[in-house]
Amino acid sequence: MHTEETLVLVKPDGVARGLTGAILARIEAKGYALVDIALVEPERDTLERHYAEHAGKPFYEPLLEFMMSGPSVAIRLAGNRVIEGFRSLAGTTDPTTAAPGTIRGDFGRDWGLAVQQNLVHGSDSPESAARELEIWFG
Ligand code: DAT
Ligand code: MG
Repeated sequence: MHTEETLVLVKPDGVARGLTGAILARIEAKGYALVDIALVEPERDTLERHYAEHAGKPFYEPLLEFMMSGPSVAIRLAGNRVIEGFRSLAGTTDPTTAAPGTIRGDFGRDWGLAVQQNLVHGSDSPESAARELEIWFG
């Protein structure tokens, strides 16, 4: 066993479209455990810390604006290899090319906006997970 924790966000598009339940159902069906869950409306500084690796990129400002456009759901999720496993459930970043069967592939939409509305965030490594869980759950 390699039990670990990851940070999952259901982003503003997922909450606004009423897909939180559908996304949680996939997470729970996979067998991952909800350790903590909260509806959040992050301040800009929280998002700057969260997305620090993307500062300066063309999509950075639109991304922060999108993430402040409505509430998100933050989840502390636990399970065996959950970091890799949730990324697999989520699918690749671009919802147009994300595989069918994944959250982004089945529900994500590309409206041609500067930011892909790809519904979810999942930490990409143990280091990211520790850093991001501290930001969102302290
Ligand atoms: P992921 O969310 O799959 O880990 P990422 O960390 O590279 O992807 O980027 C964070 C978010 O930024 C991503 O979910 C959507 C947005 N984004 C990334 N690359 C983008 C691009 N080329 N154009 C527009 N938005 C982008
Ligand atoms: Mg990422």
